[in-house]
Amino acid sequence: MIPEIEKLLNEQITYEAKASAQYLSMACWADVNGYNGVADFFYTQSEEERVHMTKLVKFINERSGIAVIPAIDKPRDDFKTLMELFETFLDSEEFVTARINNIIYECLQHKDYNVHNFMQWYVAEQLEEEATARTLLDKLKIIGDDKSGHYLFDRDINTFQIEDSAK
Ligand code: OFO
Repeated sequence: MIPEIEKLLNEQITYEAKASAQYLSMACWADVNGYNGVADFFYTQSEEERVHMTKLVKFINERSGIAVIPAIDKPRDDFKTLMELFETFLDSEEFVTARINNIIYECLQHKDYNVHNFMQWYVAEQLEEEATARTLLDKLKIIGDDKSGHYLFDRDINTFQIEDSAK
């Protein structure tokens, strides 16, 4: 495996692990604040990020690289509102998208079409997750401080169908 690309993929393992830890922390916050639907949503997101991380780990090791499992800093847990939770969600997804785009760029610079091909799955995944994060944040902006709106948001969050324009 091209060393520069291996380094970037290992960095991506860290970002996926961080996202997994962050979403688990957000699930905990929602759980203890009475938002059980939101908690379920983030428990699931956290598990998905772990899958993304493991997929990278296996890919690197199968391609004669060495996957490095990182230490992760304590994720943010000082949320005050649902809005802050979903702003953090969107920020996190936008950050990960930027890192993935950078890997795609470097793959092309190094003519590493294998990794480029592998990373297309992540490109599609990010499109979907960013769309989800944006849609949910937009709904919260409409709801504002309305408590019954928050109640309905929490009740319905796991039933929203987010259109994926990439499919
Ligand atoms: Fe790993 O899918 Fe978003 O961040």
